[in-house]
Amino acid sequence: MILNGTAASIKSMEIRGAGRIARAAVEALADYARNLEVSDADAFKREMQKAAEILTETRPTAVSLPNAVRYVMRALDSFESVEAAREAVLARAAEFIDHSEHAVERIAEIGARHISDGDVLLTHCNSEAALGCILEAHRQEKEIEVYATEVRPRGQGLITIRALNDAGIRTNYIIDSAVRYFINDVDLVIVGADAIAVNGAVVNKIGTAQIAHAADEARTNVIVAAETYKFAPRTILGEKIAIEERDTGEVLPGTIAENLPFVRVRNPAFDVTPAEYVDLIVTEMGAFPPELAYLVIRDYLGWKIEDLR
Ligand code: RI2
Repeated sequence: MILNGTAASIKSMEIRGAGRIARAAVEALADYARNLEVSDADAFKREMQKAAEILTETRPTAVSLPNAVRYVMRALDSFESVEAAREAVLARAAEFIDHSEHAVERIAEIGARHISDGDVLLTHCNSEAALGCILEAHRQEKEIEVYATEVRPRGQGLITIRALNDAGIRTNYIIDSAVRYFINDVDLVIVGADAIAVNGAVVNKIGTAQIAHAADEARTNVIVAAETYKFAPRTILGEKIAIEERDTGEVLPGTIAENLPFVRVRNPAFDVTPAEYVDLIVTEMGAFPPELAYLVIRDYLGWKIEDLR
């Protein structure tokens, strides 16, 4: 069974990126359901709930994870036998993965429309949704150039520049703190998201808020590429999106930190960019301003206020 292995890989970020985490969790749930041997349907549901919890507890911020798990687990709302429950879980898991893969393709198509020939782009971290838009614009033979950040402390920028290089896109690799220095050379910032609140605030890799602030000052547009399952339904009730603080050893080795008793190392993995710094959110259902986030939560995720009580 791959459940514990997948949970550990998501935690250690061997599997990372909000969309990939969601698909990996759903695959692990499906595998668990396929192999689960229990005597009755109630036990099946109980065991599945435990598995779902193990997966959702791995990383707290990317809301794609609980949204995806919830989508699959809704199969267990009503069922008559273990076999029927198993079938329903497997069907929903396959549906989610298919939807997710198509969503990323559709976002690339829609996002590429907002990239013009001759544009200089800036991206932060490694987002398959954001990168998809850039690669699609290049495939359409738009002449583009990209600035990609390093992304301390985990260095996801390296994954991004490899993909850009493989596609033959002219790329500048810069340290995170050089964004303000180069922002006047940039026409468009395009990033992904781990979660989007009902008020249109975007939670993404640490540093995104600073970039959006610099872009706002330079009158440079900011686009966020995100599947609809990255919208956080519970923010309707004012629930905050938890920001993950990762191991401090990612920032400063313990051997150095232990000799600095007055220094506390902090390592938040994400920050919040207010909606006012975001011009457009590109989803698989279309592109719209962040102020319309509630429509996605209501119309596409199907959450109404009464569901949240
Ligand atoms: P896609 C990543 O988080 C980055 O913050 C990225 O912008 C976001 O997920 C969305 O990525 P991490 O797992 O789903 O690197 O678009 O912490 O790939």
